This record gives sequence, C-alpha cells and structure tokens, in this order.
Amino acid sequence: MELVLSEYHQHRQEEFRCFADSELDQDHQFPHQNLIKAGNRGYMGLPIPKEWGGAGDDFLTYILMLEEVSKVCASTGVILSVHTSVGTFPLLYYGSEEQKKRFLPNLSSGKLLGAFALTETGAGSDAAALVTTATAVDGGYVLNGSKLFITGGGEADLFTVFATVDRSMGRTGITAFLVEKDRPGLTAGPPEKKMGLNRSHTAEIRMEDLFIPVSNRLGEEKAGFMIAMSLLDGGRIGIAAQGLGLARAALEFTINHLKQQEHAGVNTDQSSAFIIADLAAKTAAVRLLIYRAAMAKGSGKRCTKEAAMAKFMATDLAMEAATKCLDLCQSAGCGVDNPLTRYFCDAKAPQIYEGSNQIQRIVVARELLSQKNLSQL
Ligand code: COS
Repeated sequence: MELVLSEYHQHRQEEFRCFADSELDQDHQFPHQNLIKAGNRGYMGLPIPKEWGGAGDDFLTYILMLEEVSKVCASTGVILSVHTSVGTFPLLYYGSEEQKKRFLPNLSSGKLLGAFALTETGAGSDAAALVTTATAVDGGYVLNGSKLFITGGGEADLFTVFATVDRSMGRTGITAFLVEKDRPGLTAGPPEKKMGLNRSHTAEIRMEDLFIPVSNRLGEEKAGFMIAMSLLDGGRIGIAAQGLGLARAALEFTINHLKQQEHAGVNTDQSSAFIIADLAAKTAAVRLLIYRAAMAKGSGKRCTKEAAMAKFMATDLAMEAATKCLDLCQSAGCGVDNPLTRYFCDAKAPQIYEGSNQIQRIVVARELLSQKNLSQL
C-alpha cells in the first residue's frame, strides 16, 4: 500500500473509512441522508475544481472515497460514482461556460443529482445502435425515445441524454443533451425490482416530444458517441472501486468469522486458508490496478485500457469473493439479512453495468491488438 499511496492519500483514506463506518446508514430506502452527509463533506463534487463548487481533489482521492463508501453501502457507492463520473464530468469536460455556471456548482454541492442516459432496449453493449431521436426544430431539438436502467432514475435532477440527429449515420449521428427532470415530456418509470443494490434506484426514463433548447446541447452536434465513451472510462474506474469495496467487505466478514470459529476451538482447515489467501492476494492486485487507472485518469491521459482492466478484474473479484465467502461461512452467511448475502446480491450488477465485463475484455483486446509497442504489458 505504502508503495502507492502518498501520506496525503493515506490520510484521506482514513477520513473516508471513518465517514463510511460511522455516518452511512443502511436501511432499505433511497439513501437521501447518506447523500446529504456526503454533500456536506464535499464528497458529491470531490474531483471537481473549486472554481466550480467542487472540493478540487484529485481523481485518486475520489476513487479512495468510492471504495470506502462502497465497502459499507454499495448502493450509495454507485450513486456517488454515477453522479460524479458520468453525471457531473460531462459538464466539466464538455460544457460551455454558461452551462458550467448553470449546473456545476449545484451538482458539486449535491443540490442536484446527475444521471447518464445512454442504454436502450436495443442498445446496451452496442451503444451506437441507439434509436432515441433528436429532431432539429426552431431554437433547439425535440427528443423522442426511452432509456433503460438509469441509475438515479426518478430521483435524479439532470440527465446527460444521448440521441441521434440522423439515424442513418450510426454512431456519428449521436449527440449529447442536458435534460432537466422537470422538462415537459420527460417521465421516469418506477424503480426496477433488482436482485441487489436496492437502495440505488434504477428506472426507465421516457422522452415524448421533449423540447430542448440549443443551449442544452452538450458539445458539438454529432460528437455524442466520443463524449459517452470518454466519460465511461472514468465511470468504469468508479465501478471498479465499488467492486473492490465489495470484495474487501466480503473477505473481512469471512476472516472475522473464521477468527471467531478459532476462538471457539474450530481450526481453519487448509482449503479455507487457501481460499482466503488467494482472495486477499487478488484484492491487493486489483487495488493496484485500480489506483494505476485512477492515476492515469488524473494525469489527463486517455486510460481506456487501464479503466476497462480495472473494471472487469475488480467486479469479477467482488462476485468471486462473495461466492467463495458464502461457501466458507455457509449458514453463518446465508440469512436474508446477513451482510454476505447482501454483498453477493450487490456484486452481480457491477459486472454488467457501465459496459459488461465481456465488453471490457473486448476493449482491452482491441487496444492490445492495435499497439505496436507491447512493453507496457
Ligand atoms: N475515449 C475517447 N474516444 C473513444 C473512446 C474513449 N474511451 N472509445 C472509443 N472512442 C472513439 C474511437 O476512437 C472512435 O473514433 P474514430 O471514429 O475517430 O476512430 C469512435 O469512438 C468509435 O469507437 P469504436 O470503434 O470503439 O466504436 P464501437 O461502436 O465499435 O464501440 C464498444 C464498441 C463496445 C466499445 C462500445 O459500444 C461500448 O463501450 N459499449 C458499452 C456501452 C456501455 O458501457 N454502456 C453502459 C452505459 S452506462 S450503464
């Protein structure tokens, strides 16, 4: 650990750990209180520059916060990740001065919750196949279509929506728009019933003849696909941190359980010892992968491969750790209200969202196959 984190980052990590352990509640509702507390501490805009109302911290510090929060409440973790990486960064990176002034301070403070609306029924992994349309009209565009599995759902205030201005152009027709929740024509469906992450609402949003002024277009017309992809690089590192938090939580629970067993006179057998040693080693390796991706992102370099590697390794590890820890703890871990059961259920969606782990492997392989110099392998 010391090999990677500076004293400053270790100090912040301790702060986030205390916050997560002592301040986060884990009831079954949308975590409004957790978000208010996070906002009061500046965590809703941690990597956003101070001039735009954020805390002005670096990307690695933000990732450390997501890891600690997700270890205690993975639902709050994904809400914070989506709000920041793909709900607020769109403004910071691609917003005009006027758009930044209008939205960034309120997003950074947590007064507004940001969301990202790309996925559709026929456009999940193949994001370029989206069919939501943006028809140019006097003074703006009219949006029609529907977006699925939107994190934040009916609770979000500002959606970055991707729509096509010309379906015949495929991905090169895609354009990004900033859509406020109270625009006439926007409706959000009820929260989906999911197997995990139940405190984080996920819902469909529908746009019917929704007028959006030109002043709400994000970036240039037809630049939307590149905008979406570049934002997802940062989002995937956030989800990787969520996976790491979940893996650590499952492992910590299990080691404590085995310790209690030993106190009661039941020795940990060799096969259990091998499992926890393997999981601990993989956790340490994944942590380095994530911090490397976060540092690359923080330096402003394109980090598509690093983010994709971190995302699939960390979220696959979360699922593996939750599964194997349940095997180890058996009846001590299986109750409906048991934390291990929650980690197991929470670990599935992160393997799928922000680009499935199969897509992440395609992204990594493509990049490797196009590289001349493989010395960084
Ligand atoms: N940053 C900047 N630009 C990027 C980029 C990135 N991370 N990824 C791709 N681009 C650019 C490419 O450079 C390319 O530009 P040029 O046309 O100028 O060369 C363009 O975008 C198209 O890229 P690509 O060829 O990879 O497009 P594909 O349609 O083949 O994309 C994948 C394929 C699978 C990678 C893409 O559709 C994807 O990531 N799908 C998953 C979507 C997702 O994560 N959804 C979750 C939503 S949130 S739950």
